[in-house]
Amino acid sequence: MPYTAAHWGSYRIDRDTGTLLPVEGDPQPSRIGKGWASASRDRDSRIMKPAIRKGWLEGDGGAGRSGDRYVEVSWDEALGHCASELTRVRETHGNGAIFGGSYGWSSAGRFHHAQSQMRRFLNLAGGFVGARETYSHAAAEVLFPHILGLSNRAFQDEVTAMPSVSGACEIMLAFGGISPRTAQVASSGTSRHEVAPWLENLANGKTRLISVSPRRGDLERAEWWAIRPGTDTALILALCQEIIAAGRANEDFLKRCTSGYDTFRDYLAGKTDGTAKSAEWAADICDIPADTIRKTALELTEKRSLISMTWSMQRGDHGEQPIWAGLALAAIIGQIGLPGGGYAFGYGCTTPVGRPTRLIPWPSLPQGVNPVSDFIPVARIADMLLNPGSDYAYNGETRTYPDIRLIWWTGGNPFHHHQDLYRLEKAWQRPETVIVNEHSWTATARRADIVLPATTPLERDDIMMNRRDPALIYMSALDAPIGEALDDHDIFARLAERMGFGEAFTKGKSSAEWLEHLWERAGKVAEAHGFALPDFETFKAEGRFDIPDEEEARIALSAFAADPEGSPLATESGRITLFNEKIAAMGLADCPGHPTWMPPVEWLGAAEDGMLQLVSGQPDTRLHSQNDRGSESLSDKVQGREAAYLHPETAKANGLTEGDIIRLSNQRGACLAGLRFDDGLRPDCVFLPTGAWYDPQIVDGVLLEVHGNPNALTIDKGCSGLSQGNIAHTCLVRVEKWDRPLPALSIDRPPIA
Ligand SMILES: Nc1nc2c(c(=O)[nH]1)N[C@H]1C(S)=C(S)[C@@H](COP(=O)(O)OP(=O)(O)OC[C@H]3O[C@@H](n4cnc5c(=O)[nH]c(N)nc54)[C@H](O)[C@@H]3O)O[C@H]1N2
Ligand SMILES: Nc1nc2c(c(=O)[nH]1)N[C@H]1C(S)=C(S)[C@@H](COP(=O)(O)OP(=O)(O)OC[C@H]3O[C@@H](n4cnc5c(=O)[nH]c(N)nc54)[C@H](O)[C@@H]3O)O[C@H]1N2
Ligand SMILES: [Mo]
Repeated sequence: MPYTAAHWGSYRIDRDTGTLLPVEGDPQPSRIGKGWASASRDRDSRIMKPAIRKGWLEGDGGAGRSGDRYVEVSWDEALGHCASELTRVRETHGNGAIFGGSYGWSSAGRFHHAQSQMRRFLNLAGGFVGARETYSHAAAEVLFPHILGLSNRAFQDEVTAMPSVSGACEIMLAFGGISPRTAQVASSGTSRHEVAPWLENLANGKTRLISVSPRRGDLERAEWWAIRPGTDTALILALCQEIIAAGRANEDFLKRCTSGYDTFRDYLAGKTDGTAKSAEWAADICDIPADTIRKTALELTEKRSLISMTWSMQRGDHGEQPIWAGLALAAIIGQIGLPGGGYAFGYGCTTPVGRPTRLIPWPSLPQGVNPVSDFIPVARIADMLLNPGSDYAYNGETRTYPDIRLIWWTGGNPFHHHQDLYRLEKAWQRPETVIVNEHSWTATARRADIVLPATTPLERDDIMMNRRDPALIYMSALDAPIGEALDDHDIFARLAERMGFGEAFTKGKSSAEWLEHLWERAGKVAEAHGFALPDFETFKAEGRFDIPDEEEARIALSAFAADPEGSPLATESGRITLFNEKIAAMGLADCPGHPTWMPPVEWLGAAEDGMLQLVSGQPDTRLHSQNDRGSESLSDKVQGREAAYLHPETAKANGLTEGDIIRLSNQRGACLAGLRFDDGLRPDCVFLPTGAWYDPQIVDGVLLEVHGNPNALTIDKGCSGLSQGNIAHTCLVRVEKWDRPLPALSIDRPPIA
């Protein structure tokens, strides 16, 4: 049976109809998959031939790198430009002038993973400046090693398995909810979506579910605490303080398993800043009644309670604080390491977090070694381009931004994912050359000088093997490549050949031979885990292999909590740090040595009249900007624009009705969107999902994003000098009716001259 797979699920291929059917045994196939094939086949958005930007050919130095037209060229000509630019920049400025961070969620296949292919190529070409961490959870990635002694990845691997939660948890305080919307996705692919059935089970069981979120829909059938966005830290500090003040802190756990409690306790009590972090104090900040906070604080200590947080919590200003405070609260309650208790990070954010599946480190394409050690924290891209040579703080270091002359991006969409895209637009004009491999005319492809058309995952064979998934899938091509598109591997293989290191890049293997080679290596991994894989031909013919005895129970931090001396954490004290000496010694005003409430740069507590909080979460119908031109995403638009959600009362007060086109704006930018109502949204918020293809145009003399991309409005600033993570969820906007003629989209047709 032919199969294929994506980050949003696995599919059987029906050759008779040329369609995709959800894989057997998936309890809740994703909505996203419905729009995949149509997006891949959309000739208006696919890149058919290599293309060069006109202004670049005319030597505009990058000034015209938005809204320009393209000329189609042969592969030979396009690759010739790539090779000579790469050589010129290397020889003139060195490999440290090449940015290959190339963040993004390209294919779920192990071999045709765009970034891996590009990095293998650039490493052989002398290296590149890379990017650290992710847009998803940079603050956690930098913070957790300090306070937990674990990488975010290692902690994610041991998050308590979902069945152990349903069996034992009595109160779950879920910050940001837990949503089947985001659980549609798994980085590197999935064969099952089991979060929705798990939530159903929880809601029907004995667990009291409390969802702390500006949107009721983030956790259906839960008690809803409609918190003012960006204020979770204050709420959590008050929960801590009320527990301590009532004499209910778990002193035994704190003594055995934490360090720095006394300093944190003094801060909570107001000894260091004169303000006790009481329920009343937090109530004013968070808009949650003091009584509710106080009562729940005590209840958390009386029952088996779990503090669960979504990743969104840390994609905000001072994003380190809520997740650190949440861990501190769990420590004060003292149930870390027990089934159904303690601390969790990421349930529902992707489908595998908390999945009771044993983890198997499947092989991937070897990328080689990067001779250039320089990097940036991933979300500092615009700062880097605008300020070469300037210093910035990062995780205890003072680092210097490199001077980038050439950008190469493959498998990511910065003009989707970055904040304040008007600013990125200016920064993006700085480099001498931008090369992008893409299958579609995304906003980033439209801002490249040399555009190399790639195949989609539906146009090639590959293997899905995700260390967190119970199935392995042989991905068979559904369609032939469109136009002149080539696999990223073949693009880089041809270029490597041209530049004299073809053999080193391909190792003399064809793509099919690489797949077989990866499968052989996978066989050795399986053997070490006590089972055998079928031979390659059998796997290819059967399309799917299910891992035997896959279940494995896991309780986060249980070994440590049971024996902190015998299984210490790799922190400065061997224990969870509630005050961290090393972070304190960094002397960062925006990330002190213990969890601290600091108002965000923008928030409703200090907003002008009429400003609303923009919540730009993940879209239900797509993966970020992927498949935006597919049927499922298009069917959800309003007058062809992304739908923004307002509380009906807010809409009424602003003279708006459902179906209207609205304009969202602030000092940074403006965008249009189509209006829908949601009475489960805080009335002072507007929800606009990410991912509508960025389409800025000059309308009546002013720049206006006309499609509904929230990153026309968001703030481009780091969480703090510790992590420099993005702060996408910290943003205020105004909303008004758009009653002028609706400008036509430009991203629905190719930018060919
Ligand atoms: N306002 C706001 N912004 C956000 C967020 C938010 O919450 N709010 N969330 C952030 C988060 S968590 C993330 S992870 C980022 C996501 O940001 P990205 O990962 O950059 O977004 P994608 O749209 O998934 O981009 C993947 C790109 O790879 C391309 N692609 C897919 N397959 C292939 C392939 O085989 N070859 C090549 N060459 N290209 C391919 C797709 O066409 C697509 O353009 O967005 C961030 N941005
Ligand atoms: N369908 C779909 N699923 C996805 C993705 C996708 O593009 N589409 N992307 C995947 C990726 S890359 C990632 S990183 C994850 C991200 O997973 P999350 O970070 O969990 O996703 P978000 O949708 O950004 O945020 C979840 C909810 O947090 C709430 N929230 C926002 N600000 C605050 C706040 O200040 N306080 C509180 N308490 N709540 C707040 C919002 O109401 C929002 O609905 O999703 C993954 N899943
Ligand atoms: Mo993400």
